[in-house]
Amino acid sequence: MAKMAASVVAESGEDVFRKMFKFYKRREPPPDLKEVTDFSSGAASGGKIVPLKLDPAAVSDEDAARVGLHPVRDWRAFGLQGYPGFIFISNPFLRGSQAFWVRQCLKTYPQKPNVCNLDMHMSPCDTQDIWARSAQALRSPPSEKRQPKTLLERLRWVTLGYHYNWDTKTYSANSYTPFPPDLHMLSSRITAACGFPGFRSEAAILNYYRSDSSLGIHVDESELDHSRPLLSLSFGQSAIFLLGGSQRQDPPTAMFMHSGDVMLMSGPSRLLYHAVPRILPPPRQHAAFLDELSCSCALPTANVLEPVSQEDWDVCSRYIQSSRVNMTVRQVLGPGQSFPEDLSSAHQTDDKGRTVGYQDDENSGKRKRTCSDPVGTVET
Ligand SMILES: O=C(O)CCC(=O)C(=O)O
Ligand SMILES: [Mn+2]
Repeated sequence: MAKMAASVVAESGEDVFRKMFKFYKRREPPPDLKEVTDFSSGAASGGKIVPLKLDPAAVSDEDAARVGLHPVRDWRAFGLQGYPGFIFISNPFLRGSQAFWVRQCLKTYPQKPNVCNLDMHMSPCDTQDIWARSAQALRSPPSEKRQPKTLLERLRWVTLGYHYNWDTKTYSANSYTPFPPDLHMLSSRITAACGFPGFRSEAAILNYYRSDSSLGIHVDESELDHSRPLLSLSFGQSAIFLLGGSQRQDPPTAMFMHSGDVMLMSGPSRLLYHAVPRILPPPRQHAAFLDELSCSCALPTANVLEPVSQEDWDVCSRYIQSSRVNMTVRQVLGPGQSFPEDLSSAHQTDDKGRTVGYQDDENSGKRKRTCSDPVGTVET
């Protein structure tokens, strides 16, 4: 595959990553998926999957259960040869608990004061209650007559904590709202088990993908401290995720992300190119999240996961039957670090005239997304 792509570079000037992206995005004829690594089955790994032992002492079984996770010793965690710092955890969620996180993504996190794509062209009062304005239509059986899309179906992204500015590709101190404590609790437990105690969830980007959406090739470099990992959580439909190198010429590895799968990009893998060229229906064994509610009674009681009502689940399950939601949680600032504009003028530059607070990453790639609808944008 890489060889084939390299010859195209010579002919058309296209880089290897873009060639792969287009290969997996193509509808007709559908792409051959036999080279896509599946961590859940070990398929098509080319021997590149390395089982990892995480630290079971980092999170107690009770603390894991409180956020809907299996005990750490039971997690199926993997590394990938050639990608140090990349960790894939194959669905560590307790049966029944994904429903809670899906409901948070659809009902709770899009609420004010969080920011979403609809705010870019609608007034705050019109985006006040996306859930309430959409739920009725999503609950009723699909009608023959074409209905206008609900707000929930038009949702593409939500930002939490330090709100990512798509135009300037920066975070700033004056665009911050409190980060959801439940999502921080989940994130800090997963990152601790992966060897990163003290992770601070300071920003998150939630991407909402329809079946024909994709996410362009990019590097997440806007955070000021790259020594902290980037955590990614996926729910709903499956996806093909491409993980490349630090150059667009590096051939990417294609892998499936199924509902409940968790990924950590840290160390040398923190600043690698990546993209989501395709959303796919889950294989049968991964479709269990659709009947998650039937066993929510089995969840431990002393946890942050409130039960999801049947009424809410009707909407969520309808939505995720054709959509995928991904949350990437980020620590933006290192310990004691602040944004350049927060500093008094006396501290704004160091003795060489460089801005304090920024870590210079001129050589890494740029994420290309538009402001109002990043998902669905094809990288150019
Ligand atoms: O949807 C995904 O799996 C990736 C999302 C992502 O890369 C991002 O939001 O930066
Ligand atoms: Mn990313």
